[in-house]
Parts: sequence; C-alpha cells; structure tokens
Amino acid sequence: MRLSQYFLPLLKETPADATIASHKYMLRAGMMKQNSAGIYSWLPLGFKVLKKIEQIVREEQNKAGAIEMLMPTIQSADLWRETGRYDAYGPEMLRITDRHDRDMLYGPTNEDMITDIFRSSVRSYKDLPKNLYHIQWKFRDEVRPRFGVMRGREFLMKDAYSFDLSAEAARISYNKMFITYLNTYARMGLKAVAMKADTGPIGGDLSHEFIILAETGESEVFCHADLVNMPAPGNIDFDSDLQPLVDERISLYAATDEMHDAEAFSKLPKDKQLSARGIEVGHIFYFGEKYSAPMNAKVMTSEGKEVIVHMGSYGVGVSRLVGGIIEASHDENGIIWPKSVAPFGAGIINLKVGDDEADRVSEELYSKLSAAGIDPLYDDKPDRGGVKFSRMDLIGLPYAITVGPRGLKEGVVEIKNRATGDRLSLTPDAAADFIISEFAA
Ligand code: 5CA
Repeated sequence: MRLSQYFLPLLKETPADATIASHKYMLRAGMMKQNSAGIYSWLPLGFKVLKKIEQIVREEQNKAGAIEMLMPTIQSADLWRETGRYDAYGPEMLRITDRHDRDMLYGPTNEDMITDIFRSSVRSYKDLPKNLYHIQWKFRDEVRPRFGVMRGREFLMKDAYSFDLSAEAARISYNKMFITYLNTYARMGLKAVAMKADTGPIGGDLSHEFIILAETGESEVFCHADLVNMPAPGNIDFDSDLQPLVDERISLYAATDEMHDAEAFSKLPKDKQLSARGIEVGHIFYFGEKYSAPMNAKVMTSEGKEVIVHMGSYGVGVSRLVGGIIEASHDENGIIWPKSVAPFGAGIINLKVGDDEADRVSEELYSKLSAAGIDPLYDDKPDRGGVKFSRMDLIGLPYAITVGPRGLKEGVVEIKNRATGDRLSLTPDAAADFIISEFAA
C-alpha cells in the first residue's frame, strides 16, 4: 500500500478521555474512531489488525476440531424466555421491538440460540461430540464503557459451544479449548495465564479466565509466578489425553479477584506469589445442562435412552485483543506490533520523494516485498524525515527501511527493528532479503 493513497487519519493530540496506552494509540494511529460511547468504527489500519487476530483465532479453533458458522446479531426474545435469561440478564441487554411489536434483542452471547439450533437437528449420540463456533459482533450495554476497545458496548467475540453425551466427555471438549486458547494467545506474542474464574450470567461451576498481565488491566489477579512463563503446548494431538497438560497448569495457584483464596495463596513460596493486574482476553465455561435441560436438547444413547446433552461455551475477546496486544507491547513512541498481527509487515520510508534514485530504490523494495507477501506500507508522501519517522514509530510496523540520498551514495538503505531499535545498513537487495527471511522464520 502507498501511504499517499491510503486512509490513515492520524491524530496529533491525544483525546482527553483516553487514559491507557492502547486507547490513546488506537485513536492517534488512526485505527478506529468512536461513534458513540463504547461503539467504534474500525478504520483501515485497525481493521487489518482485527482481521489478523480473527484469523489466528479461527485457525486454532479449526485445529481443535471446532466448526465455524455464523449466527445473527439480532435474536428473538422467545429463546431467552425459555431459558429464563430474558429477565435474568438485566440492563446490560439491549432490547429492541420490531414493527410487529415482537421483542428482539442484540445478542450479548449465544448459548440459547445455539442450543435451539442443536436441538432442532441432532438426535443421536453418533453425532457427538460437536463444537460449533462463530466470530460475531456482540452488544452489552455496559454501565461504564471505557478504555476504548477494552470495554466496549459493541465488540467482536469468538464464541464456541460444545455438546457432549456426559460430564466426562464434556471435560474432554473443555480441555481442548483450554489448550487451544494457550496456543492462540502465544501466536499473538502474549503470555496468557488460565485462572479460576467466576461464571457470572453464563453460569456453571467449572470456568477459567485467560488473563494477560498488564498494569492497566481491569481485574486484580493472583497466581504462581511460574505460570507466566510456562510455554504454550504448541502442536499437539487433540485426540490424545490432554488432562496432564491441563493439570500441569491448574495445579498451580491462579485465581481472579472473585475466586481468590488468600490463605491458599499465602502458602506459596514468597518469591512465587504474584499479585498483579490483568486483562481478560478469554473465558471458558462448563455448565452441563443449564441450557440443554430447560430447552430440552436431548440425544438418544447407544442403549436407546434419551439424555440431556452437556454443554460448555468458550469466548475469546477478539476486538479486546487488539487493545490487549498494544498494552503488552508499546513504548513512549507508539505501538510495537508482533509480526503475526502487524497491519503491514514493513514500512518503506522514502526520505526524498522526487529524487530519481530514492524513488527507484523505494519502488524496487516495494515490488520485491509485495511479491514476497510482506505487505509493505510505502511512505511516498512529501513530508519531512522527522514526521515520517515518528509516524512509522507510532503505527508500530515490525521493520522500517529508510531510503535516502545520503545512504544511497554508499549504496545502502537502513533497516530499523521497531521492537529492539537495532539498525542495519544493507544494500537494497540484502535489506529486502533480510526482511523476507525474518518473516519466514
Ligand atoms: N458465552 C460466553 C463464552 S462464549 C461469554 O460470553 N463469555 S464472556 O462473557 O466471558 O465473554 C467472552 C470474552 O469476550 C471475554 O473474555 C472478553 O475477552 C470479551 N468481552 C466481554 N465483554 C466485553 C466488552 N464489553 N468489551 C470487549 N470485550 C469483551
């Protein structure tokens, strides 16, 4: 993409209500624009990141055998009346009446709807287990929408729903999601810890929140320090017994504020007692028959007996992750994107647009990197060097190649690594090869 043709409305001033880094930088870097409290438009740069995160979530869900679908944002109140949640959900639910005076709502979650879809088509144990998911906008009329996309009213969630024949089988589905979540966050450069959590309006008695540590996090959390640097399981066989991998983690203390047991925590060695603030980037639940019983979602067993199915649900805060990644990775100059979710792989800064040699070399780099799938952003605008450098730092691409007449006299361009600040002078060809090989690694 050529910057002169892109839509990147940067802000010079930080809006007064933006108090945390991700909120400030998402506004300043032209990633999003607020339309009303907790409701945002995703501008092109922000939208690219959102789509990359979504795709990582999708790939990891698919690896674990979950199946993608899409349910609507607007739901009928009838299903929610069946489960008793229409009244129970309270003022967080945005209720709407259509022209025929029917009660509708903008979905805050989809347990009721997916259970209806399941019961209307699945009859036999042979069709189990099943895990169905979608990546869809949700609406929750939060009392205090704040921190930009971190606590929005309209936000993008991946929500998966599992159906099993028994509590034991449901635990296997739960474990698959537990491991998948660790792998998903690791691919985004995040260290997420699974913590015992309260189940709130979703319900059930087995639940973990996935938390990334950040000073600006909304939750107070407590955990064994070793959990933070424990590597994600990575490529594993999802048909194998995952319980040992899960146990290795849940045997160490980790709980959110609501589930905190101060006495148990105080028994950890002093240097392992980590109390910090965190951002909830995912939440998984096992709630058995909570929805399937009132909605009569049953299947026939191999013995010809009808049983209520056991369910779980599994959420990832896709739009919240955009902010979460920035909280975990930024400096005073702007965002530092991990390669896996960066909106563009590298920037090309032409310091003297209009200079034949600078233009020619920049164009060549642009073609070569584009052909290699690096998706470069070419700053071909006629601005001063200082403006270009700070703009590139703000938007946080992993690498920037500076092309200027002075370097070109020596036959070199300069690569800057955004995360480390390291600089390398290389010939244009070597610079392109270097970046291509960094992305292949
Ligand atoms: N149905 C279940 C799981 S599918 C569910 O709704 N779980 S949840 O309420 O915990 O939400 C799942 C994830 O969505 C949370 O972990 C969080 O990362 C994200 N989320 C929840 N509320 C908001 C919000 N107001 N703004 C941004 N993200 C949110």
